[in-house]
Amino acid sequence: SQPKTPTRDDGEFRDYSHSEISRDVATIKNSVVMHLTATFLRTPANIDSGQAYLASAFSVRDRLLQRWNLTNEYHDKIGAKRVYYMSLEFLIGRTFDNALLALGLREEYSKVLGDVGFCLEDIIDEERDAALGNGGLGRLAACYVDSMACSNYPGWGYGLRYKYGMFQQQILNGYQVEAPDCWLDSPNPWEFPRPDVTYPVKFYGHLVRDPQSEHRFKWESNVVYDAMAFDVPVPGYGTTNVGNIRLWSCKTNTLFDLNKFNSGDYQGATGGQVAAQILTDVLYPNDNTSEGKELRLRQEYLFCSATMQDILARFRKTNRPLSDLPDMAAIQLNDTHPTLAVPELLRILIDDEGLSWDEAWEITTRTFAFTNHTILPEAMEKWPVPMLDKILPRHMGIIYDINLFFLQTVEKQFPGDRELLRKISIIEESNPQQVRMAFLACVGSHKVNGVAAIHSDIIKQTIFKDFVRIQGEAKFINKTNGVSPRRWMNECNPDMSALLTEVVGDRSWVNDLTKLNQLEDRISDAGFRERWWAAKQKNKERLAEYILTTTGIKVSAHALFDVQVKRIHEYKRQLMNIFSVIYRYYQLKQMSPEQREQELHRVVIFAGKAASGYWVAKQVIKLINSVAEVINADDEIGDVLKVVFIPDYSVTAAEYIIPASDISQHISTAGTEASGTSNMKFVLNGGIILGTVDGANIEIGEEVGEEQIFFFGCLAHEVEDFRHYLRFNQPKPDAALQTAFDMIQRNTFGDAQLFQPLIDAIMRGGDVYLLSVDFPSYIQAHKAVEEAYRNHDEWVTKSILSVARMSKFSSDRSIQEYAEEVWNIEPQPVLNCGL
Ligand code: B1H
Repeated sequence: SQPKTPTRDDGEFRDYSHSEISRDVATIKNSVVMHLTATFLRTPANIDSGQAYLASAFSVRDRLLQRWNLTNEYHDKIGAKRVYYMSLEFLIGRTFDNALLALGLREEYSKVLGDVGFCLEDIIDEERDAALGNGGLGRLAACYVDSMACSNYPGWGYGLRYKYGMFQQQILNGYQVEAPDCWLDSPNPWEFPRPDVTYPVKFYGHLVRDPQSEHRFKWESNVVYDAMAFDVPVPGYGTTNVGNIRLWSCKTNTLFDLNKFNSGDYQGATGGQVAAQILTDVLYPNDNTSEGKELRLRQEYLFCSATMQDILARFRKTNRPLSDLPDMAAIQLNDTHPTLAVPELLRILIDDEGLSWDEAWEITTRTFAFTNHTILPEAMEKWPVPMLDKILPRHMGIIYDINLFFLQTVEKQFPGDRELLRKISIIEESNPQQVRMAFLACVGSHKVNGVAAIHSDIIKQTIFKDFVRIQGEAKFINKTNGVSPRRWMNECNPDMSALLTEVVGDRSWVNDLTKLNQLEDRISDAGFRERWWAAKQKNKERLAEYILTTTGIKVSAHALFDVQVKRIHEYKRQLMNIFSVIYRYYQLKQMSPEQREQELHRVVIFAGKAASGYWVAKQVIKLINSVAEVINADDEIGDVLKVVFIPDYSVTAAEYIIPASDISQHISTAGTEASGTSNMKFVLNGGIILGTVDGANIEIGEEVGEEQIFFFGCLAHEVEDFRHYLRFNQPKPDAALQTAFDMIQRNTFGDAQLFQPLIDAIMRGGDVYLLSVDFPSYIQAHKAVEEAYRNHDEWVTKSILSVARMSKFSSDRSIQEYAEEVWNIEPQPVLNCGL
């Protein structure tokens, strides 16, 4: 049937959708009860906290969707340019509390739920994380859409709706065991299905040349899947604007096969549907590693094709010529994972829209910009030409053309430099040939950025060195990462937030972190300092509880909390940390009981997941748990040293852990951690960093001052020489590291055979991550931390000064820089709508 549009403007319809649902407790209670009975078929006498959560969440969602409509209607009406943040990962975590705070309705919901005997904190705890990401890269994407919404930038995230997110980690006998993350088993209030927004996406098939044009092809294939949109609202704090993350879910448009069904082939009847769904079934659990699997390539293309079709559909509604696309849309590629969007846009513009190559190329490169997040060789995406050619024949042809034209311009610029052409070619001449996705993303974009100052410098000197020469310095810029103050202070640290609000006079710091500098005025206010420390202490007690329930280990909240929580990866050097713990244990065992009691009490906290196929990382987890077991059971040691591995690290776990840290470790080999973002979260929450001169640690040190950070280890420019030396020479572990090796080899922590490969990687494998080089200065730095912590007053000063000086690391600052220097977009607060 024909869609019907209203023939006249019905004032009542409009007024209703434009005036906010009343915010009083009675209305809220009414809507919660309505959802309870009408959406979930319960009676108020028959509910548990799970249903109370769902009903409350749906009532909050009603408000968000109303604002969501207004925001998009407004941005359409004024013809605003939008930014589209394309990311295969959005590590969102929970939304309920975040939404309550954004809407300013936390008290009200607490009252409504309290009236029927529920405690808001317990209800909040019913929500499962949306864990559609691995680590920093995915969480950054979530912070960025949060900042876009809060700063009123018209922007959407685009991603995939994985049926199974990041796996759940269990620890069995000290080993990581993975269980599927069935996060969609219960209703998800934070997504809105849009069956009307569905696009066909083709795979395989063959090409037919267009007789009218040498550049144009018709791509024919019978394998066509459907990508259907689900919208996830992103509440803006202190604004009416609500952002959006549009996630694609894959289905098939081949219907249930009745012929097969009738002939008894029940599996065959649904086979096509199963083959389609598998595309968005599961998030690849790799952080900083590219697995190179064909299914991943198909995921990436489904994502890129659906997103480009959707962006163009929205653009066409403006009736502007295609050459105006860059004035209406900026597209940011979150690493190389969405790079197929570049040839996909070219394909649509050339084959479907009939533009010339030059017109299409101009539009494409003015629209895209690219963020690089790593230089680890194992993370560099490369796709074998035969694989790409089979799955996406047209795109392979387009990539060849992009490369041809690019190499031709370089040949003109640097005639006869064949070595240069070989180095920068998008096609690597290996066997088989490979498409270098970072080069494709770079050539297809008008700006390329790294994620911290040191990282942006390094990429200009390494992978993009020749591109800087060819395309000019100005294209290669830095955008230092940031974190959302909404989630990473206001939400996760209510006590410290209350103090900030008191100092600033209101809650405006939540959207303007520069106001934190007012904290410096309170630095010698004894009462304030005491309350500051009381807030930290309360967070430590909350974490001690959490540790007890998740691990069964009792820790004292009066010990120094020493935290390393992040993905387990050799370059992040959790191994170096546990070696230092072993050495510490050895030292304590040498002491008399009286001496030991004089020592600073310490709880060493680890958490993090290892990629399922990453054997070394999994052995590191086993070693940590084995060491923990021995030390925690040693009566002579007691509370002087405790070691815990908190299972199943997640955004929600981080919200408990980060506010409770005294010292946190960010100890990657210099030059390997592009930025890091948890380092920012820890310092923002009044913790101090023990770290290497790497990633954003450097800029954090510049902002908070030398006194407020403990640096150690070799510098990035020294790494190559050390590595070279260690390729040809035995490492020389110092006495402390040797002691740790010896203890492991004497079976102190169980069968030494299990851990010998970890020692061998250092002693026989060239010690690629330079543990033997950095260990002495690492132990020294630990000593410096202990001394500083013993001087409590000095420590409190460090804590307050750090927070006061952290404003640079708000993701609001990052997003403003992107908006001004890359996207050319402006804030567009929703106006004049009565809300
Ligand atoms: C980061 C990744 C990453 N860099 C490949 N690269 C992936 C690479 O599934 N894959 O194939 C997934 C993730 N992740 C991190 O990005 C950096 O290591 C951090 O230093 C940085 O802070 C973060 C955000 O920029």
